[in-house]
Amino acid sequence: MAMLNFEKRYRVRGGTLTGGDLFDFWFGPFYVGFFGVTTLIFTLLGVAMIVYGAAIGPTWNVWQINIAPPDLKYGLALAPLKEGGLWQIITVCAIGAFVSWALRQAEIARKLGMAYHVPIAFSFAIFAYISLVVIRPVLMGAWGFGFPYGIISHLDWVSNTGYQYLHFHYNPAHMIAITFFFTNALALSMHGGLILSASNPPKGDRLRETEYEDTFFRDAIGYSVGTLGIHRLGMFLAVSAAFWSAVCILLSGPFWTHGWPEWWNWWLNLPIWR
Ligand code: UQ2
Repeated sequence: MAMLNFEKRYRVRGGTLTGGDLFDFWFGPFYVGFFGVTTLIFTLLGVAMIVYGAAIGPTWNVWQINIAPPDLKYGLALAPLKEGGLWQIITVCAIGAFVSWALRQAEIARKLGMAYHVPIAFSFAIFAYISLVVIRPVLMGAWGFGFPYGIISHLDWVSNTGYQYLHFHYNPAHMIAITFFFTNALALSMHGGLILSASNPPKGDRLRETEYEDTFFRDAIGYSVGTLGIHRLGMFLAVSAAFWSAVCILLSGPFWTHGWPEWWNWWLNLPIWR
């Protein structure tokens, strides 16, 4: 693949977090770096374990392949390979790969003299995943509380876990997370629509400048958050969605074991009603 004409200018030495110059090079268009190597190793190992788990399982149907966490009886111990041990190795590999990816993003940001917004944003997604497969299982005393790795099986886990608390939509942190997900979709559709409408004119027509983008929303709703503001808003909404998702599942089990509808009794129990 040909190198884009501007790439050479940005292929600068340094900015690595570790390893010095050792892995400070590119493979085709990809920056490698120490964390590129670790990402690759964790990913290959993890995928190999998934394929092995599928091979010793009952089906090759991609929808039904399932790699389950250990039985609750194993607590927080290491389990035999075919009884959840594979799940434990895959979890380590996944976290290793995700964290390596974030650190690689940080190295690339340093190289380019950029701030760390991308790896920081990504770290919230990693936090949400780690909440499900490490923090909550540890707080509840067994790896068996993690979710199973499989397309249908993880959906079943979500459904079962939700019904275990009677009605998960009454979880206040879940409500906040959903509100952020929906608002994020609203904001990105507004932003994507606005940018395309202004910067992708029909043949022969001219591009509209950012003043037009501002003016559109000032005409429509009397307010424009601004071209930088929409991206600050976007990062806040996206990161908040991931954060409150993590909070809502960490509350369920470790800190609240009843049905979530019951949690709202605090309102009925306020002394002002007496
Ligand atoms: C905007 C602006 C952009 C945008 C968008 C807006 C010129 C190119 C989408 C409009 C966004 C507003 C008014 C905020 C809406 C608030 C929520 C919570 C959805 O003004 O500046 O830059 O893309």
